[in-house]
Amino acid sequence: MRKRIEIPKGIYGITGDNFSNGKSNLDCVKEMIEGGIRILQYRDKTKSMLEKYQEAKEIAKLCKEKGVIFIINDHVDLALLVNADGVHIGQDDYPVEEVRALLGNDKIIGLSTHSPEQGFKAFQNENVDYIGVGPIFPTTTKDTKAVGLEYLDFAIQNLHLPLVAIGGIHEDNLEKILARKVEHFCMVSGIVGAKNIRETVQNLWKQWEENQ
Ligand code: 3NM
Repeated sequence: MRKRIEIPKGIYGITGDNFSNGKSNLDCVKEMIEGGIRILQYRDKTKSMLEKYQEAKEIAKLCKEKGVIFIINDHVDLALLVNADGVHIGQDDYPVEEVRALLGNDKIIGLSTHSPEQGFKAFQNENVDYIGVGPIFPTTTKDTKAVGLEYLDFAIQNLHLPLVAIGGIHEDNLEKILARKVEHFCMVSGIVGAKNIRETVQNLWKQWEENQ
């Protein structure tokens, strides 16, 4: 039986330079780390694989220096090439077992889930280290319909593996997430789109800690 790898609690950062007002992913990551981010995912849906490789390699180096867990979205090969700590995949990506076979037992696999059925299946699979639960609120960052707080409540009550609340979370609805004492949460546009990313992340930490 494989033991799940734990991920750091609190804010889970994700890149998104189409929301960052011209700031590069690397600069956003630097600011996020200054703000205290301890787990970061490289996510990019538009660049060429070469560009992604170059960017991810630099970010991987920075994360290693700073002791930040580094996850690659979608691309198992890229995760291996830059020696990331793991990969985050979606429901339409390669099966979890195949990804685990490629990565070995010591890398983190995160899986996006959008329904109780998907969540339960992931919970039963020891190869899944954590799941994304969302999108909780409407978002333009990802082309998936919001599932609402009901799925988050179901997950908190029934799925005993690390849950990352995600999707459409912003200052105005954050309270609804934090009030549920989530151990992990994620904001993409809410963080990289902020004027001062470092201060925003520091503030989020404060709010999260107050609710634990
Ligand atoms: N995954 P924002 S929602 C990358 O539900 C991502 O699996 C989701 O971005 C999921 O904080 C999402 O800007 C987008 O809404 C999150």
